[in-house]
Amino acid sequence: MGIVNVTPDSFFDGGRYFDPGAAVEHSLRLTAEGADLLDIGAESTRPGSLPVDEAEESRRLIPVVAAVAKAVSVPISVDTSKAAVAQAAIDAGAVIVNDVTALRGDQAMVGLVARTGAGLVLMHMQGTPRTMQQAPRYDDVVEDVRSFLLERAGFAMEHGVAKSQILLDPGIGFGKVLVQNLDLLARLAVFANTGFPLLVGPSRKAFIGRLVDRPVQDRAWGTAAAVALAVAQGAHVLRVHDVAAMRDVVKVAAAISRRTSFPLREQHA
Ligand code: HH2
Repeated sequence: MGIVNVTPDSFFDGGRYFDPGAAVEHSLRLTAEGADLLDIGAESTRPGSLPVDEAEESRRLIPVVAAVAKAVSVPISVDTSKAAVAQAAIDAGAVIVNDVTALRGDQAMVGLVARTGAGLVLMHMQGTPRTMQQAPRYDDVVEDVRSFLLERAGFAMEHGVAKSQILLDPGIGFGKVLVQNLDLLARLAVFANTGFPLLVGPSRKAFIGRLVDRPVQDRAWGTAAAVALAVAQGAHVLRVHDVAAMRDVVKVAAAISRRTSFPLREQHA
């Protein structure tokens, strides 16, 4: 899943694709690089970021979704937690809603997803982007995140969303300190074994910066390590900025992990 941020302030590509023409061009580039899906967003959720209002989010996002949907054949996901924005994006050609609030942000979202049959990414986040990194606390991060995601999936299905519409995502970096991110990434097989497809988004995030002591523009190799280990544990969708490079990483990691004797799978199966 290639990332397209139509924002002035995203942590890696903020401002680069804020212009709609640049966002469309970038989407075409990611598709040419082999992206199987695109995730287009117009509100940064980086730690400390402030929410964007609905009108502004739609103004940034919808023309880009409409133009990209016309130009590419891969499915388009829209990274929003507002039902009206998601509805407009679906009308413009998006087919997946990536809701980082897992249906807690806008109570109209679940009905919209049920009605339209759109795909739905349910992501775990503790707190809100503005405050989430202040003091995240868990009893057992893997179990807490797993039970949250299953509860949210249950909520969606009770409201008419089909199981086959749903993907789960542990929300790397969303209200987690370094060791909590590492515990989640080390035990992704727990999430891959829930019966829902697993999406993981480690790309260039701060936990990588902490480990390798490099700025965001120099974190592709660190991302590659996280992507490879995620694939080895059964992750189905990797949300990344660097599609060409990570596609190779995924191919090699998937080929190796398909061998049944690969230890990471056995350990967590
Ligand atoms: N991460 C980001 C945004 N949306 N959605 C899902 N499902 N999973 C993620 O891990 C995830 C996400 C943050 O990354 P990015 O879009 O690059 O940055 P920003 O939020 O600053 O726009």
